[in-house]
Amino acid sequence: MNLIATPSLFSTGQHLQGKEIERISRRIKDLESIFSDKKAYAALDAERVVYEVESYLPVPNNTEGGLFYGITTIKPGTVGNEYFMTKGHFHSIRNRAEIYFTVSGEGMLLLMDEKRQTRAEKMTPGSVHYIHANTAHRTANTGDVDFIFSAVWPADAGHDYDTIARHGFSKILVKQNGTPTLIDRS
Ligand code: S6P
Ligand code: ZN
Repeated sequence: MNLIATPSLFSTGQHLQGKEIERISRRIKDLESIFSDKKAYAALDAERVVYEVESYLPVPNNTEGGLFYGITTIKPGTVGNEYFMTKGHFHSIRNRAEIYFTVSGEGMLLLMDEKRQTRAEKMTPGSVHYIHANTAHRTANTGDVDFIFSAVWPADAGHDYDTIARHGFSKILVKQNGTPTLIDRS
C-alpha cells in the first residue's frame, strides 16, 4: 500500500500556515542602532512595524544538516532618507550560506564581507540571490508597497546581530533624487 503524507506546511507566497511557524515583528522601537538619522528616527511612532518574519523551523535550532525556511515582509517607508530595512546579520557559524528568492515588491540586498566590503543586489519578483559564506546580509524596501522575499538557510547557522549592531555595514542605502543609492557611512 502506498502511503501519501500531507505536507505540514502551506505557503501562499506571502504567509505560512502550519505547525512550527515562528512569527517575529520588528518595530521602530526595536531598531534603534541601525538607522543613521537619529533625529528622524526619534520622530517616528515607536510602535510602527518595519518588518515581519514568518519562519518554518521543522528541526531544533542548531541541528547540523537541517534547513529553515522563512518569509520576510518589509513595509514601505524611510527613516530620514534611509529605506526601511532589516537589522542585518552574519551567521554565527560564519561559513553557512543562504538563498533568498523575491516574491513581490522591490528591494535591495546589501552584502558585506569580513573585510567590510559592501555591495548591493537589486531584488525584483522572481530574482534568486545566493548569499555566500562569511557574508553579512541586510535587505531594504526601496518601493512603495510591501517587499516580500523568502529565504532558506542551514538550521545550525545562527544569527550574529551583535557585530552589525556595534559596527554597522560600511555603506548605507539612501534615497537620492528618488533613486536607491549606496553611499559610504559618514
Ligand atoms: C535568516 C534570514 C532571514 C532574516 C530576515 C530578517 O538567516 O537571513 O530570514 O532573518 O530577513 O532579517 P534579520 O537581519 O532581522 O534577521
Ligand atoms: Zn541569514
